[in-house]
Amino acid sequence: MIIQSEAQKNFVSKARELAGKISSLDWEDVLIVFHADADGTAAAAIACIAFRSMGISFCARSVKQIDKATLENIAYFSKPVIFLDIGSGYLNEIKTILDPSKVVILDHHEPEGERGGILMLNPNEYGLNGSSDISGSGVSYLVFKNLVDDFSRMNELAVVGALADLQDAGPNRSLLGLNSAIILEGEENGSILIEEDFIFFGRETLPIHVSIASSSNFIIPGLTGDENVALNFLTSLGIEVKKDDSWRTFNDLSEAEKSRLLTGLMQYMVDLGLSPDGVQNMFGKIYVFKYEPKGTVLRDGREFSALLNSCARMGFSHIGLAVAIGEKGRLFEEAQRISREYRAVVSKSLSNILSVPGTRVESERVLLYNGEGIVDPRVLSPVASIISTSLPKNLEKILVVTAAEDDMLKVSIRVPKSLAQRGFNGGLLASSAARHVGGLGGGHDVASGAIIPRRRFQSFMEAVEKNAKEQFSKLRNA
Ligand SMILES: [Mn+2]
Repeated sequence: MIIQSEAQKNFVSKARELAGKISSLDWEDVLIVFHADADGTAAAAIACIAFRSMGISFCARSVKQIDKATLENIAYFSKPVIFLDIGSGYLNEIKTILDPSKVVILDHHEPEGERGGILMLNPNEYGLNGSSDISGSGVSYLVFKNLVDDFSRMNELAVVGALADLQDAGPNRSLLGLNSAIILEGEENGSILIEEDFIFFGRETLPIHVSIASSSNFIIPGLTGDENVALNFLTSLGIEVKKDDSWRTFNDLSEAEKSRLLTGLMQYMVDLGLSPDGVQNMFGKIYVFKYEPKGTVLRDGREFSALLNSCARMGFSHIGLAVAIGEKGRLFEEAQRISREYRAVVSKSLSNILSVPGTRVESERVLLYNGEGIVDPRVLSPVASIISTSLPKNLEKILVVTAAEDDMLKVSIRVPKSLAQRGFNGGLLASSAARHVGGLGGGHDVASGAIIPRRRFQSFMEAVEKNAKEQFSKLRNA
């Protein structure tokens, strides 16, 4: 492994040390508790692969958050517990309810509280950045790779988790920090190949117009969600969509066709009065897994991560986990079906919220999209993210998107980076406004959320406006 800094070197050697401790613990039966998202799933798959090869029996379960009820439920099994991609933020709670000497936490979220006797590895404690240098699955990888002979699958999963957590913030959407050291290791082992291309969904598997229409990373108004429009668009650029009788994929495009498509997309955005800058995000580093079968979603790091993400969002983390561990047959089919359903649900919710009259309410500081009854609550967060990336860059407003779930209202909040850099904290906004109406809220500076009683929506929005006003008045100069 090629390591760039002292901090990284230190962290990697701590990971090796922790692996030694885990193998000396003489555990026979472990409970793996993982964050119910794609990074958490990949982190858990890495642990499962290791425990299986070590002959340790295990049981894995996903959790959306850590609270008293969850912990009491976990304590009931009185087994050693390993938390993956979650747990660092709840050290005191965990220590109180579980036996700290039987707890391991591998996570990249900001630690909070006293660790007591808990064994924990967290990059934030070693001068590394948990949001860009390494993901939860990366931490899991650096530990568990020491306990198996063949870690090539684990290496892929570490990349999948980093991409799922949007850590590809480097030039041309590259992964940085320890992530890039992990990738280099995969390249040296011959399992990872880096290419540069369009990063549309289904680059290796779907017809080109279907790829464009079903991309879930960004909206191209008109093209996203409508295969026919996407097909006509390609034809208008003179790009052949079929060869003989079969559909071509992005992989089949020549360099000349790719650059024609790139200019075509930029012109398309300009014609709509939008900035062509967003098109740059559609192009970048592709992480190809050479040991995975050609033509499957498992071969492309971003598609693999989208598959796990769909499973987690739709409430089927266990199916994602099975696929991540290496299950190929019926469960893999099922995961792909869930993924198609997920994209359909996102696309439907998105077109509803953008087209139904009266959903959009704009004030001086807040832009509200009220998705009550028209947005599926399972996909609220991705819908909010997609809307936020499609907003004009200079719009310095707090985005609030809602969806109803029975008599509760789920709220997703996005804060423009420019405001967050000047001190605006969306997590504080969410928690303070939610508390005001007897709900729960929190999160990060740029992305946060809340869950509140549905009938208190108006008071909640008043509290949002009030808190936004206060925070705007305290903004630092750029
Ligand atoms: Mn994570």
